[in-house]
Amino acid sequence: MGGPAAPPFSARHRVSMLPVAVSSRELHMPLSETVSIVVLTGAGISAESGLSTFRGAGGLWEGHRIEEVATPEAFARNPGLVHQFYNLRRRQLLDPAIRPNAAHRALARLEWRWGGEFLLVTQNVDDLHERAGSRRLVHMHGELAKIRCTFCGDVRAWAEELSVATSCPACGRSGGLRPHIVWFGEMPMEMERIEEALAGCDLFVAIGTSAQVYPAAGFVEMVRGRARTVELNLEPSAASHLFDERWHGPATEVVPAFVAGLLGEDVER
Ligand code: BJW
Repeated sequence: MGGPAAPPFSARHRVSMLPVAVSSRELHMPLSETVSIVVLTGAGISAESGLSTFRGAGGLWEGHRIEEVATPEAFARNPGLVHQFYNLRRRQLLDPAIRPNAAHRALARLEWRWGGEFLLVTQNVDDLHERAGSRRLVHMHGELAKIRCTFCGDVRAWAEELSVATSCPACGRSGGLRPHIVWFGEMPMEMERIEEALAGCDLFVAIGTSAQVYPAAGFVEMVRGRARTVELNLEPSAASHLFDERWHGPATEVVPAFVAGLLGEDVER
């Protein structure tokens, strides 16, 4: 969707229509009292756009587990292999067939139409949320379409192949460029902003994530008890039992339905 201006009404007053899958008995608080939303997304939201998830069927890359290619140690040991992995995924992301789906669009619509605080925290390194129109978002695991120079710290958009021989456009040195990605053992990005949003949220929604990677997997426990927590996933995740509500099904179906329920709208597909 484009970027419609925020509507003149506060969505706080438009949320009385509950999604059919949820009964008010299950809610921690009336929806009308929800003022601050944090949404966490994972690979599952982009699966129906044609991007592979990390775990489960089809989650392997040429026999490598993600833990074998997404660590600083793997990059130090075999930078060529790691560059190959990210070059392939960057190329795939640039394929015109890879487009945002109805779930990405529904979250963008929620951000634009919601009257209160909103933060979309994505673990995904693709840019499908931005392409759908989301603006208040954090890429906690970095961005595939950016590179970083470990010598001078320059971060820039990058659509080409990357290799150990590529020299940094800012400092001119070669051998220091890497994908702008958070690997295992590294600190996720913008944690302060995320923790602040979690501390103040009263609705937390996790979408398309297996809840196997921390700190994101622990967010639900940070807000549990004071925020309404909802899981939208193809199947129960490892953290399913921690959520107040669980909607299981493809993201392109459950996310638009959930968002439409919040906003009191018809479902967009
Ligand atoms: C659908 C669907 C459809 C499918 N519709 N749904 C204990 C406590 C704390 C930390 C640790 C700990 N033990 C170990 C750690 C450290 C480690 C970690 O968590 N390791 C685990 C393996 C245990 N974490 C880290 O190192 C992180 N840094 C860190 O912890 O720093 C210290 C710190 C501590 C405390 C606070 C702050 C900091 C860094 C993690 C970096 C992760 N990086 C990766 C790869 C890089 C990105 C890339 O190359 O793309 O990020 S790993 C990979 O997993 C990727 C993802 O973002 C991440 C999460 O995966 P996700 O999104 O959940 O995907 P899947 O495939 O697992 O699941 C998909 C889901 O979708 C499934 O449930 C499907 O059912 C569903 N699905 N189709 C709806 N159509």
